[in-house]
Amino acid sequence: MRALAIGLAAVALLAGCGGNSVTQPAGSTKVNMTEFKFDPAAITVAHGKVVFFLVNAGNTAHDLAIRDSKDNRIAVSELVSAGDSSVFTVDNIEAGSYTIFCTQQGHEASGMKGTLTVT
Ligand SMILES: [Cu+2]
Repeated sequence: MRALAIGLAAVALLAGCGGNSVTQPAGSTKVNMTEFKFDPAAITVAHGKVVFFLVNAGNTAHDLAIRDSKDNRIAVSELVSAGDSSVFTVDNIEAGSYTIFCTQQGHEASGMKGTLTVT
């Protein structure tokens, strides 16, 4: 009994460290972020509510922003630290062609961008 209690305490401690790693929500679109790209870089989703699951598998912080064909930024995720993951929800996105990019200095210019097609 005592050993079990110690074991559970160890598990709780392990779960408490390592940042904001979360599990992927059902129906979300997983996007891996590294230096300096999104994978996949071409994403297609249905219009309406869109949920991205951002996984930073790189060595520096990244985010994911969306701009429309008129260069208006319509949404930006939180900054995701290296090794962390984050759920990014965009409510009510309209059908169209969008660009995804990382807002961190120099990242888009280094190739960290892609396309988002909303059908
Ligand atoms: Cu970036």
